[in-house]
Amino acid sequence: MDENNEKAYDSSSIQVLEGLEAVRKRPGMYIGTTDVKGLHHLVWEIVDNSIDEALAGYCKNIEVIINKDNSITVKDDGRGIPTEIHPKTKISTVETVYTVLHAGGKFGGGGYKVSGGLHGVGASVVNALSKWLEVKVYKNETVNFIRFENGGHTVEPLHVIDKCSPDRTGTTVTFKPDPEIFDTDIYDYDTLKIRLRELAFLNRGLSITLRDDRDMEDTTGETFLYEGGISEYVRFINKEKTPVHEDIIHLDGEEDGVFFEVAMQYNTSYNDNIYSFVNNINTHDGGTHEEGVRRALTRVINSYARKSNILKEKDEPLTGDDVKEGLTMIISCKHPNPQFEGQTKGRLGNSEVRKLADNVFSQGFERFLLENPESARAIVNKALLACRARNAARKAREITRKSDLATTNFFGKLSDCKSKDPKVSEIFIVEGDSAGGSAKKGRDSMTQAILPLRGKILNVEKARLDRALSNEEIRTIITAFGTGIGEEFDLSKLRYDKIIIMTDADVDGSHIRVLLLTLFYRFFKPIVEAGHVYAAQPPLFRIMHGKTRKYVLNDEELEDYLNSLPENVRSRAEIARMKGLGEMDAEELNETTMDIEKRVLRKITVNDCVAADAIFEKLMGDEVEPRRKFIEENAGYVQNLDI
Ligand code: 1YM
Repeated sequence: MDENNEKAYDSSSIQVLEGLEAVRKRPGMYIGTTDVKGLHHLVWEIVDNSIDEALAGYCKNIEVIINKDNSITVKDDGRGIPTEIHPKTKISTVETVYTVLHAGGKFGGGGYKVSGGLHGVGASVVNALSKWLEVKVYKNETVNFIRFENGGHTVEPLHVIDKCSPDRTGTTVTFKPDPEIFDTDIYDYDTLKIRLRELAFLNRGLSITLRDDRDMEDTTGETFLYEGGISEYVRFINKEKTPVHEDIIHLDGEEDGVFFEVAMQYNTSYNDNIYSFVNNINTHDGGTHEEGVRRALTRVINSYARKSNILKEKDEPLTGDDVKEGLTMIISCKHPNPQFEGQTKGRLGNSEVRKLADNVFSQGFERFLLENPESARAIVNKALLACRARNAARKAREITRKSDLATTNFFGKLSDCKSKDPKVSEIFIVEGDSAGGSAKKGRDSMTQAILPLRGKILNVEKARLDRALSNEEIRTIITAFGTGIGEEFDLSKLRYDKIIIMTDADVDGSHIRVLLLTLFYRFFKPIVEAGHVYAAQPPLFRIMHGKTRKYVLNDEELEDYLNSLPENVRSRAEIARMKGLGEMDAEELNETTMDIEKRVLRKITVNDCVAADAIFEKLMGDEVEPRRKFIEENAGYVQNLDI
């Protein structure tokens, strides 16, 4: 090596460490957060490299192992990262990929990266944020090894540690996230499982195994391998539902290097499950691929319905909302140069994809309808029913609007707050009249409104909007919120900043909570998404000693509190289990559950609602068996359950 080369090497290796140091200084810029989500992000970055290798056609098997020490191993059987000296950096290509921040995937030449992630900078970012990281490359009958420590410092440059058989190739990476960077170092099995399973659905024929070595009983792991790809994903989502037609419709096409596919099946529910992906990344805000399909779906169903005379001349056309009721659909696009738009980059912007999606979908779907008249009729009838329900709901809504405030006995139920400023106003939805009474007395009437619920809230899983609107309790809630519902929903008209569900911690209370969450999820999702919904947490125990009254939420807090007292006080403390909201007097309810200074609220997230929805589906859905099982298992202490 001459003098110049040595200089070049030195300065580039300094740049390398400066690059990785930048990642450690601002990890959020590269992986979003340093909480548990960021911790899992590291796995996705490494897995993405294996997926890219699979998409390039060289890798069939990926394995992810959670090791005992919460380090992660990712293995694939691809070509193995190139090991030769890289012409620019003068170090091995593996080391370059793992230490140079902007080393994309183009070193080896050929092919494009289509999976998600940081487009090739992922490996070095993971290295920068790891306590240690090791790579083994199986290639050319040798096992090549390199190790980094403390944020990407090479401690063992690439060297051969073993021989292997000529047909053995691939890459194995093991890393331990740096505890100085992350708030937590514990991996969640289900988080990894759900995404790896999704990746297997999205990449048909690719085998992905997950094994948890922290769990002594998990010796083989779970393998996800779907020859049917996204068709199997649709079947999986519809597993607990009743299909409207037997076959899953699967269509695909390719143009100018853009691959597009869609799989779908209708079920008898009233909700849709439409998910779209670009390069394996969920495009939760849709985009051109989704628009193309939606447009074609509406057009083709209308045209078929007219031609077959199911939709008469005088009938209005079916809308996009009508044709998506009960639809489960996966849209997947693989694009060499995707344009992600929007604040969260969750929207595909490439305009040429709209046309491709529309063409592929309309041609294939039209053909399906012609070849499967029975399924076609069932699908069109489903959309027609949705259309009728929509019209009925509009009429019901008009009645609600006319009758609200003044004419219903609305004021009899709602004790509104005096303030008309939504920013400071809150509404407590309270279970039962007696708790409602105490809440009314104990509230701050300036800012706190009380709405006691008497009757049962309608089971919205089985009801469309029109039936929901005929339920008095639901109408009261809608009127109180002020936002309107359905097509007219307007979040900016929400009359309260906080909607607080206040129910007992027993079976009835949780039933009502599940019903309310499901109602919000179905009809007021933006309110939940904007973080306006809370659950009050009434205390479970009251401890009295001397003049002190202390309330705690659970057994654990009770124990902690008692332990914090001096022995002589503890032995004389009186502990009472709180019976329920209805049995607290106004002062007690105010002090423990309503007073802004003292209460504990739990913010309800969309995830809580999804979980409630799942419970709900089990309890209330069309399937009898899970419901029967639930009742059997809970017989005895489930009372008044509206099944
Ligand atoms: C467990 C992680 O990184 N696998 C992997 C990575 C690469 C290749 C194969 C690969 C790519 C190419 C050519 C190419 C990468 N190579 C590079 C780079 N698994 C994992 N498997 N030969 C092998 O893209 O042309 C970056 S990633 F840049 F060196 F080519």
